Amino acid sequence: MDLRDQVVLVTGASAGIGRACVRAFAAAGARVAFCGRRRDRLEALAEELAAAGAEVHPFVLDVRRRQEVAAALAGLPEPFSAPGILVNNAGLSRGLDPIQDGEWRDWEEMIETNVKGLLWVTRAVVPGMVARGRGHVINIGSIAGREVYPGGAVYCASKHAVAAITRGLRLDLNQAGIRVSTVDPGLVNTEFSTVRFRGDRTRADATYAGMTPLTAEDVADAVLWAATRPAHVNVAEILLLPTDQAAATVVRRRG
Ligand code: NDP
Ligand code: 8X3
Repeated sequence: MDLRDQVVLVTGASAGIGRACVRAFAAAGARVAFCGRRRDRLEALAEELAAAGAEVHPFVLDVRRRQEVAAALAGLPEPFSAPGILVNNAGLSRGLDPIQDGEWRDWEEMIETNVKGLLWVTRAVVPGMVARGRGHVINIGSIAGREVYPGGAVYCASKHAVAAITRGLRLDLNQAGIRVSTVDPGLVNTEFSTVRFRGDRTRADATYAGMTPLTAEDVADAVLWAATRPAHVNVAEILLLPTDQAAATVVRRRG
């Protein structure tokens, strides 16, 4: 499928996988609207892409704010007002505590962002796809939506919820001809672990010690591939792991 004349909306685009997806879609000729909370990051990305000739629209949005999500997405300016591809990427983890020591604020933030935020955005964008009779929702899930690891119960629960929403959406949109995919990465070296450990870089770096993780660009590659299959092909699920990772807790480390 040719991406020229396509409008893509990417959430969580100020860093990591979302930013790499924006760059990949823009390089492929799509018009890309993208959001996140850090305005300076979004504007820097927009400047970079506009200088390369891409048509982009950055905007500040916290996906947890249901009414602001609805208003922002209803008010997308031309020529970005009718996204044909939605990449639901915004998400985070907080902490790695066992449930008995868990912080309710961490749990709330993960569920508000990863589950409810994804739902608010999806609810705002998908009716337009249905009305136009075409579209593609690509959710960024995780190996954590397929497995559970110690200290990760709530993050994993949020990603299991994303997996269920993806499958449910595919059922609900079947008669509308809308494609629904999930791209589920294993370990990707982004700001994810720095956010999880609230800026503790030593702990964050230890996540990837002695192994070669995926890059954000590896994941964007998979997202772009799913988006560019012929219209009759729906890539339902991609599980993308580093060669050094066989399961959530089985990682080959050297040195
Ligand atoms: P990063 O921390 O590098 O990027 C996360 C992005 O999400 C940022 O742009 C952040 O922007 C945005 N974001 C967070 N909260 C909100 C919010 N409330 N509203 C809008 N945007 C928000 O992490 P990754 O790129 O790694 O993570 C992207 C997705 O990939 C997440 O869904 C994550 O769960 C998933 N994932 C990550 C893996 C990994 O190992 N890194 C593996 C599997 C899945 P800002 O702070 O400016 O709002
Ligand atoms: C992020 C990957 O393994 O830290 O979804 O849960 S993991």
